[in-house]
Amino acid sequence: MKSPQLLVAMIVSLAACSTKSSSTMVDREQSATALAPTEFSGERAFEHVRQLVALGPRPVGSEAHARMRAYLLAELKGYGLSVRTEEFRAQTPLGEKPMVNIIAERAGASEDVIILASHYDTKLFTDFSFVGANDGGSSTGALLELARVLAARQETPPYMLRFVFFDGEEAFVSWSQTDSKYGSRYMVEQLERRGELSRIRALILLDMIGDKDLDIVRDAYSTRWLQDILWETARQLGYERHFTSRETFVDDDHVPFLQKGVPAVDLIDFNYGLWNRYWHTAEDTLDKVSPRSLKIVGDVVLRALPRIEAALAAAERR
Ligand code: 1BN
Ligand code: ZN
Repeated sequence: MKSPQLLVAMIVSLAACSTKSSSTMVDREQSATALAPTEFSGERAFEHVRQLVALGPRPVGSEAHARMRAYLLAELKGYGLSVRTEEFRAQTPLGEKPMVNIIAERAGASEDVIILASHYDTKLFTDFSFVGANDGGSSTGALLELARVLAARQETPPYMLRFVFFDGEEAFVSWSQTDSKYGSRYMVEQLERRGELSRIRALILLDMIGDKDLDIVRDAYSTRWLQDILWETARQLGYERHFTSRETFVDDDHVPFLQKGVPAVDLIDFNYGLWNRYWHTAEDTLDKVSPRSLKIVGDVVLRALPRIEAALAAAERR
């Protein structure tokens, strides 16, 4: 199958015909832009983050992790999605650990799949309380709200929508290719073993997207055409200043998919506090997260989705 790159370039350049404002960025965010916000509720997403943070640290295998899982499963079932878990045991530097990926689906016209994803584990720290409001919490809350909105839509989507909550993204000792991304690596292995990997047409990963001062970087591993759609959509929503042109390589749960040729993009704000100083610290608390940032990301994903679907469908026809 050919790459949808050309079509994306056309979609993006057509979209760029919208007015170029010379006003300040804050003005742009307040003024009418080419795309309207969506029914995604930043408050609802934030309330999920609050509930998760209230459970305390949620590292793999903990009591709070199990309670969080029950919360996620109940929410997803409540939206009318078809929900299942993928349970496995992973070898970690701290021994074998039980892990559980959570998968919720809405069937599409095609059996091919678009994955929207987050990790839901929080990193294990024994010397301080790490509640991961942003790292683990924010993307999980936003993904729940995306699932609610997309499950409630009347029309059957062109592709199956799969909401994936990865377990074991965080390293137990020190980030490496064998100590990180346990859930996503396991899922890719299983999809490949079952011959289903080619059905995954795109993956959008959310991580650390709740920072009040939201500035999402362009991850340089991510698939460019997919990233361009998201960035152009953000621009048309008036969220340009939150989707920066800064490029950096981020190893995250999208990488195992990329390594197998699945188009994938990571939406991550890796500048959490000045010089990323709240990242993996006791400072990663609810007060640093805002409903507005969650909404910005939710709106961008929801508005970009039909464009991604169109690009995939066009690539099929060529
Ligand atoms: C993101 C949040 N990551 C871990 N917690 C992945 C990551 C690891 C990003 C190392 C940058 C460096
Ligand atoms: Zn982390």
